[in-house]
Amino acid sequence: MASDSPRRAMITGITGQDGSYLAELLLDEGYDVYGMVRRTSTETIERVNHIKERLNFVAADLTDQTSVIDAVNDVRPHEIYNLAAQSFVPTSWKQPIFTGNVTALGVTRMLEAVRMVDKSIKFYQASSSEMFGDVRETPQTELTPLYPRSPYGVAKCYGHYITINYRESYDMFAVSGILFNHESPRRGLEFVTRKITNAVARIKLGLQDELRLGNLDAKRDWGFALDYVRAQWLMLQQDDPEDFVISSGETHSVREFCRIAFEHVGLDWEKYVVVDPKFYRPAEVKLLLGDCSKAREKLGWIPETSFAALVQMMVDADMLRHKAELAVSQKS
Ligand code: NAP
Ligand code: F7E
Repeated sequence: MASDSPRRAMITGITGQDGSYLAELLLDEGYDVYGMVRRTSTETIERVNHIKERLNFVAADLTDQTSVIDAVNDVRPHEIYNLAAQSFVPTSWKQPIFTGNVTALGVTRMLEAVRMVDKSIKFYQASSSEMFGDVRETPQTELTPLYPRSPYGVAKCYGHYITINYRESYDMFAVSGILFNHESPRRGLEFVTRKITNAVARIKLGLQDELRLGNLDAKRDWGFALDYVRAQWLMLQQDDPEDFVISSGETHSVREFCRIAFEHVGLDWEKYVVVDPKFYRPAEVKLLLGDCSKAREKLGWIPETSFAALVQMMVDADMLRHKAELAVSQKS
């Protein structure tokens, strides 16, 4: 292949929140983008539907080593972004073995494919602030000891360390991005931010009366997913493979998120939010706050979207979507 041909990037988890934003970014940067998709009985490409003609899809599943090796061998990417995971924390208590298989061992399967096919492929692992769990210090940095509080967090710790281990054992360009919570209008409806903004829109439009939530005191360092995928790309453009914390540097409670979201449509959150112990977790991560100084200095990365702007953007998107759906149902 000619040296001036486009660079090829493979994204596992392209149908997810981050995968969809990263695919857009890589297309804009001139890459040929290959998305790994697993077999499902119905299509799951809603988040990338608008760019699907410009993408290449390759069938594989992180639980199946042969399919992963074949996918990497067929595509021969220059860069791999391993975003695929069972990523919902409560499900990880209900399905701990499955979560370990995908979210932990899936990383090794990807790394093995790189090692066997072409060790010069650059590899990004989607690590998580959930690894800090019961935090040992605040704010959390790349050097903060890990203390995960869920099977998901434990699986991510495995993925983090196996990535470092392959880097050190095989001299591979394998990096781990420790990303704090990042949200968007494309966030899954089960995560607390989207659950809130979706409910705010529905309550405002008279489609729902209340919002049942778990721990309102939990504090998270929330940023905008579009800002965060840029950091993922920047990590693979460096000369040396290094791990980075990516965060907003602010922490806010679930309660505060509710207040801003309801206020944005002129409602008082206290009239609608009901605490339901059903949503409490067996072990909670009470507080996360990241220090992304290293990313600022070495990647030149800064978060560009404020917390309030993020909340309002998500509420606005859910309002638009529900209004459009209502208009369609009223016509028919
Ligand atoms: P997401 O929306 O839940 O997307 C997960 C993706 O993984 C989906 O495309 C899903 O495909 C795919 N997947 C799941 N199991 C698979 C399997 N066995 N084989 C192949 N693909 C599989 O997650 P996200 O929010 O975009 O997060 C991206 C990554 O960053 C995840 O690894 C997550 O754990 C990590 N992370 C996320 C955050 C955050 O705040 N968003 C923070 C830190 C780290 P289907 O569409 O077929 O289900
Ligand atoms: O919960 C509390 C809940 O599910 C945030 C994933 O992307 O980020 C995400 O994990 C907080 C928790 O995200 C409800 O107890 C209260 O303290 O939105 P979440 P998460 O668990 O922080 C990390 C960085 C990842 O890597 C993960 O993949 O909100 N909370 N009431 C609730 N949470 C949910 N889901 N639903 C509630 O009703």
